[in-house]
Amino acid sequence: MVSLSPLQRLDDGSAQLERVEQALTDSVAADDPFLTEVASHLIVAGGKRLRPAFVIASGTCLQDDPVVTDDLVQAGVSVELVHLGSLYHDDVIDEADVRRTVETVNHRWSNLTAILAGDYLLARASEIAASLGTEVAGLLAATIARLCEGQVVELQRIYDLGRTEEQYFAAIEGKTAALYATSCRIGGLVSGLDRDLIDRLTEFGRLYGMAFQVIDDVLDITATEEQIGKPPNDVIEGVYTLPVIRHLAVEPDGEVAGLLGEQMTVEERDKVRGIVAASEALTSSVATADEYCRKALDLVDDLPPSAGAEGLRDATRNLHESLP
Ligand code: GRG
Repeated sequence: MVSLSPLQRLDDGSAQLERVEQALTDSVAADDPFLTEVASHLIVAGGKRLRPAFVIASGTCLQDDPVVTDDLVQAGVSVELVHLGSLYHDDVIDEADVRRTVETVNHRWSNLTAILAGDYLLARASEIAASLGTEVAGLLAATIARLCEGQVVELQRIYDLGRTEEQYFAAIEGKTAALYATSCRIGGLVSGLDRDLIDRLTEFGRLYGMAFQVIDDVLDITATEEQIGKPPNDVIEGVYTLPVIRHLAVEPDGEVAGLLGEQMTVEERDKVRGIVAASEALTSSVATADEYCRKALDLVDDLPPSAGAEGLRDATRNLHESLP
């Protein structure tokens, strides 16, 4: 969805990303070669590394001549490991067979392997966070809890036609926005920025994360499998997101409502997607994402023209441009 890294404005942005890559690989090396292999599986498969980039961009947002310290790189690794651990567990929950274009750990080995490897990634993340201080360690632990809460709130509403916008926003705030907020906050904490700015960066990350997830959910209705890199499966899996919730609020007894509430065929899915995509509910969901992007941008608008601050602004503009 977003191809440009927030680190592209650094003179040596690709070298810094390479440092993150190497540190990530080192962080999961275990005595046991099998554990190393399964724990590295999705790292090798790629990923945009947006969360480490947000750590580094936030941490350097006031520096004319940015210095990316080892602590910032390690902080980036800790948030990416939490992200990875959540993906391992999410793929077990969804029984997914492909992620980042490669076979998932659960599909290639087993659910047990994926859960244990995910736990191992979270443990490594916690160990690194502890080396960065009590506040960072406490924040990362609380964020892992927020991810779990978000996922549980979502699971409680699977196939529920009565899912409210409030329940939807609470779920995405936990499962997606919390880790973006924490990425920016940890960058600020590690660099010792002042508290007001740290709070502002945290809110920027939260708003970016909300926009990110709403756009992800809109694209699951409007985009092709090729465009999003996976089958658009939300309605089949019973995850009724903002466009569907808003459509049902206007047409509670319409054709879409008649098809939802249980598993459906791919043809029925595409029927639902077509109707919702052509509805006012889609337009208003796009407007919601647009508003989150604008509010996020407002918060970093007056930061000085450093590479870090430009990176945060670019990332938000890129996200905005991915809106249909
Ligand atoms: C054990 C931490 C932990 C959590 C358990 C399963 C679960 C609870 C939470 C899952 C939350 C989840 C999968 C949220 C979606 C996150 C998301 C937006 C994924 C896509 O992120 P990208 O596009 O992916 O940044 P890449 O591959 O680029 O890293």
